[in-house]
Amino acid sequence: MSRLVVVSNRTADPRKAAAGGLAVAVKESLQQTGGLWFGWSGKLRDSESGTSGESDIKLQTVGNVQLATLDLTQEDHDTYYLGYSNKVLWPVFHYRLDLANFNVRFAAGYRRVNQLFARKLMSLLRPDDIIWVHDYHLIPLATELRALGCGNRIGFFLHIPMPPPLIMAAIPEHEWLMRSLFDYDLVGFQSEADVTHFAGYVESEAKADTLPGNRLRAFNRTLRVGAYPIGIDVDEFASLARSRDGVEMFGQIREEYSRRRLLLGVDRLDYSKGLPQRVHAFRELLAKYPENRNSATLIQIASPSREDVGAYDDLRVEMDSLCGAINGDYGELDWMPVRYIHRNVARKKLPGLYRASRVALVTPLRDGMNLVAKEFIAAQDPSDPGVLVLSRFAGAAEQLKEALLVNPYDTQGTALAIQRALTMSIEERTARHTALMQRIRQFDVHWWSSSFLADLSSTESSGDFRAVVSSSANLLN
Ligand code: GDG
Repeated sequence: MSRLVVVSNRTADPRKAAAGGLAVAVKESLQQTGGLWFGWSGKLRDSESGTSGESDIKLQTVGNVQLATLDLTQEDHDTYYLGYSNKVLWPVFHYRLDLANFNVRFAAGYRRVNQLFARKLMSLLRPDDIIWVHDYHLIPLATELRALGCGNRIGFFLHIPMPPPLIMAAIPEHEWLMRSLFDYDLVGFQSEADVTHFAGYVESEAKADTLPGNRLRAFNRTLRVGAYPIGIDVDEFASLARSRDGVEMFGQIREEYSRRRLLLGVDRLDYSKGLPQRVHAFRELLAKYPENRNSATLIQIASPSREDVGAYDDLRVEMDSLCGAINGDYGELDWMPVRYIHRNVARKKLPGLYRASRVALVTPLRDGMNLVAKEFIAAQDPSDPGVLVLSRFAGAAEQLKEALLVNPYDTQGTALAIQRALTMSIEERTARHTALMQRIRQFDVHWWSSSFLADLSSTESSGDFRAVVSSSANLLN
């Protein structure tokens, strides 16, 4: 059997509970098959250290998974990670052209680190390895691997949304990025809408031909594309909810809020997650439906994220001010409308918290999928489930149609949906939850990784990549 090689910006210890969606999912697929996980260590190094002036790979074996990590220089970190990945690709792919900072130094650093990853990874590869590359930090990795003669099967999965062609074309290097994807054999997206956007781009910008079997032909290469909506480990999450920690947390929160109704948000503090809009909608709920005053309480967990990027700092200040204002305007001696927690909460506490909440507010302005929506469903008591209020702009909305779908920019509409969730009959809550649970069970994380890998294994490598590499690699020179 071929070895699985996973490449992502960061790796994680497979024995430990991982916080982010990508880490949980990758850990899951690697533990099934064993294999190699390659990425940045998260550490910075002096530019001068290392025998060849480059970082040495650190190898570590954890169960059946080998971790291979390397350090980055400060300059590489600032340009590749903070710069191009998080000030160009992240905002533009989430439709936030206003927050993008197009700087040629960022693009050069992004390419340099992808080349470094490719060189270091090449030394570890075996001829029949199957390589699975993850996310927007590493779009050109296959091009760089191909340039070094790598003929392995390589797949790519984009965890964030694929924007429509016009938005994509706002990135100065859009042609290079999209052409680079054709050096993969299979490219997976979170939703059908993402596949449509990608196909639309290559059809209009590169005159791509659509072939049977979900394939696109352009730049003398044939690429298979598909939607592989990422899922969670439903059983693991449900059992966490029933574990001692889960039950304790549930009991504690239920007791504390016995006279109130709890609404919950769990997000990284990121401008894509629509947090200020959510607080505005909650405020509207209190203003327009006064029966919720002294009762409905929003717990908003906002775990710190990318604090060295300016836009995240602005968001923190805005959230502090909005939450302070709503508590000042509506709070009572014995009740505060919003409990805003700008810290990371232990993973084992989340299921109990989800289960104790009457409503989950998952209202991103744009999101590739959103795993919190699925975790909330998995943690509910099936005989008395809470209600999911979900943004129609989350990839999850394509699958979770029985949630109450909202436009997070529409404050009054979202407040109305929250009111509907708070007053929904047990029959309707149960019917919606049963349907949602069935969907997340069918398309769980095992389905996600096994269907992607089965398609990658069965995809014919078109074998003509070498001819294309030089033109694609040169676009940025
Ligand atoms: C990207 C895409 C896509 C959050 N706060 C805490 C905490 N979390 C956990 C949640 C969940 C994960 O982090 C967040 O996953 P999401 O899917 O909601 O969002 P992103 O981090 O933006 O992930 C996204 C995902 O990749 C997977 O493909 O769905 O669209 O943007 O698991 O529970 N965990 C802990 N403490 C916290 O305070 N322990």
